[in-house]
Amino acid sequence: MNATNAMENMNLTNNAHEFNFDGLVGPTHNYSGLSFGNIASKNNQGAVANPKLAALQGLAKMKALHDRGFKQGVLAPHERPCLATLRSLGFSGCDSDVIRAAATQAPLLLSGASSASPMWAANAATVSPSANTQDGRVHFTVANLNNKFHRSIEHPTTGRILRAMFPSNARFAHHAALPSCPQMGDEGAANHTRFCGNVGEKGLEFFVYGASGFDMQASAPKRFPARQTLEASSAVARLHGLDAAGTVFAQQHPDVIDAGVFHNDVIAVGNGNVLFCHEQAFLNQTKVYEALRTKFAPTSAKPFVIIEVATADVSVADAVSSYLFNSQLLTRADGEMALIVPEECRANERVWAYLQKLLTLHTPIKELLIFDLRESMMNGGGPACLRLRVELNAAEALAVNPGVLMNESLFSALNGWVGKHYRDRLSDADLADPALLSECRTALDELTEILKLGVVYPFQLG
Ligand code: SUG
Repeated sequence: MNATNAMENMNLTNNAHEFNFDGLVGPTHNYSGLSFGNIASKNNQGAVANPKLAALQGLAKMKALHDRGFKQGVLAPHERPCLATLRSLGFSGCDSDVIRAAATQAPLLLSGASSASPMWAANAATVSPSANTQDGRVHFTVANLNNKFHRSIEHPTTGRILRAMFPSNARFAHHAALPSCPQMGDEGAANHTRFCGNVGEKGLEFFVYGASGFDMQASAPKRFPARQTLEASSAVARLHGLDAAGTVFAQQHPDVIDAGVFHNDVIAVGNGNVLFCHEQAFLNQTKVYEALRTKFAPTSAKPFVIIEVATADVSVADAVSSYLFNSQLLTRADGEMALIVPEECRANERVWAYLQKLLTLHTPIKELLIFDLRESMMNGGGPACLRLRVELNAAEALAVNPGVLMNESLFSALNGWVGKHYRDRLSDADLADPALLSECRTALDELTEILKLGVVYPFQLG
């Protein structure tokens, strides 16, 4: 760490905050059933989507959290369909020819290239705060998402957008995606949690993987794929300059992956000194708790609090359908925590009963905030999937591109922008319409002005 950064980071620790950057849903949001192992995605394949509503639901959550004093930002959507991907797969001619040929010869490739999946910002990257890293910078590793074709094409644009949002080399370190191969499957922050006594202080980073990339047979799930490997998690920890004392690696229980828990954030969420998880989340769960407690203790005088939900209260199937654990756990200004859950939790009798009980227990969770995110939920994306957490001290916060930070005027500009450019109905068949591409490009060109991102999209790069 350079001396200036070290001194400033020390002075500014007390002024650190967690920022949540939510993925703005893109204009091609649809239900193509692309994610094997994600039950909602399969169950809703072929349903008619409402991209306009999806984007407005996401914006409403961002604004509501902003209004409550949480730090909130926006992560831009991508150009879809991704023409560069389709061309790299052998479709040629003018843009309309490429789309028409893909629609008739390989509709699955067109669906993949058209997915608005970058909305799930928790999969954009893994982020380590400067308090934990060796060089005192905030580190980002863009996720390769190589388990699914439609997600594997995200990282180049995501990387450009993150650099445009966090441009200072002195404050931020950006790492390219890991090699795209099964052994290095990396799904970003969806499998990563940071624990600390207080935001801004050195803490612990918890990496959860689905299987070993080089020994896929060892304790691997049988039905659905393990998307995150131990080798990928370890590589990210090395790249970020984390020390062994400050990291815990744990394996997801293979049975829960087989039950539809395709990322750890579908079965566990952590914040500050609290881990909220299901009793079946991890392999050797008691040992995982022990490791977390042991390594957390030297970092803070606060106790490490584990709120474990019993199967008797909420089954894994209920957790998967309600997304109870895909909640955001946020620290309020008074130091207590709020749990941000989707409406589906209220609709599930057992989950709702558990949440009522939770509020009576002596835990830091004192409040529930409930959001309608149905359009995203139908593709397996809840409140936590939609956001990328970035912990920033005051100097780092000042170095963020201010164009992406939520405020009254950005909220109204984005609402107007969605209203102007988005369709309110999108079916599988509509993906073959070449007009969708020009609508998307026109919208994104305007968006880069609103968010002050500069040139980030392939069509702008020429
Ligand atoms: O990768 N769904 C996403 C949902 C990602 C949720 N993210 C987290 N849990 N952090 C996925 O499975 C479905 C797209 C479709 O089927 O059209 C999709 O990609």
